[in-house]
Amino acid sequence: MTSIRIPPSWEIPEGLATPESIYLDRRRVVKALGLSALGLTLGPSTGCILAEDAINAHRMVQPALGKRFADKFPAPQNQAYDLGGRPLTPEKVPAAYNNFYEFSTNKGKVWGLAEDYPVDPWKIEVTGLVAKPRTLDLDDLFGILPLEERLYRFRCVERWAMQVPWTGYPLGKFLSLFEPLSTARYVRFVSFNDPQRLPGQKALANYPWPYYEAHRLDEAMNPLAFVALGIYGHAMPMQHGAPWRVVMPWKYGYKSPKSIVRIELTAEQPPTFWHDLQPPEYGFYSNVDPKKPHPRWSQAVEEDIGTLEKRPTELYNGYVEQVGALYDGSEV
Ligand SMILES: Nc1nc2c(c(=O)[nH]1)N[C@H]1C(S)=C(S)[C@@H](COP(=O)(O)O)O[C@H]1N2
Ligand SMILES: [Mo]
Repeated sequence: MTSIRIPPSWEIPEGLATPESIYLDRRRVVKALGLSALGLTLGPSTGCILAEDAINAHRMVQPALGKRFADKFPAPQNQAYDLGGRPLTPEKVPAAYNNFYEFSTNKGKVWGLAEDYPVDPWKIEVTGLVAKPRTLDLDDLFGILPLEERLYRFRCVERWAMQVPWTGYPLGKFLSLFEPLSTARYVRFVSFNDPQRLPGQKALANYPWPYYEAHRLDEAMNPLAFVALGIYGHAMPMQHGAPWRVVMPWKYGYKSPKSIVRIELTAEQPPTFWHDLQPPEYGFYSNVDPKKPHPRWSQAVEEDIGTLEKRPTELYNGYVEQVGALYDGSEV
């Protein structure tokens, strides 16, 4: 990979972005959404008006908490994490391309449906096999550990990939504060449940809501496992899982649950949402692995939603050095 990179027009600072560059951005997004060769879901219609795009580009990246906790951002970047030569994805691309079934199965519509969802007040209950169970409010969640920024790769099972700056703290450091008992072997996360206000929960009424995910405790304690309360140097816009979401960059995206309200330490392996819906397609581990095809498609190649380039998928999404020792290769 060449080390010389000419910054494309979308890398100019937000305040300097011209309507034209925003428009071109949108065309890129639309093109990214048209990944029909990969069998992906379609996104927003292409018939958008220029002025509306400029407004939307601004609205799309609004923190769900508004100015609350704005003083916590931007947080210092942890230089130990780099993107292995891949470019950072421009903010507006992932902001308009989300998997968040509580709102919609249409990736391009999530941000608009999510932008007014209230997240203040918010509470997370930490319970199960811990010595110090506790319920945390927003002040606790933002103040319990120092925030840092990390540049991470992210890979969805559908074969799209991005590189984003998350702000938060290591999941393991957070869990340690509640003193897991020696009998705890797994950690289970439960997302919010609000069928009255979440159009996707209402529409997919036969899905086993709320969304639930889980990890082996040693995976969650790995320094790469992260909690994100912010993205691109500010608090999280709703479509990315405000106010508090998990980020496991070596696993397919659905293992990174959003908008968590409950965390439970358990002895037994907990069931997971996508596994319960389609057992043969979504295993408990779901580590990124080019050699383990999804039953309906190969995982050998991925597509970057920022550059629209295709590249070979890397084992554990390129994080072998950090997480390889957790596995013997038999995990599915
Ligand atoms: N609660 C919840 N969390 C979720 C999902 C979801 O539908 N609901 N989708 C998952 C999937 S499939 C992906 S790829 C990522 C997408 O995160 P992003 O929209 O911030 O890129 O969120 C994951 N977390
Ligand atoms: Mo995903």
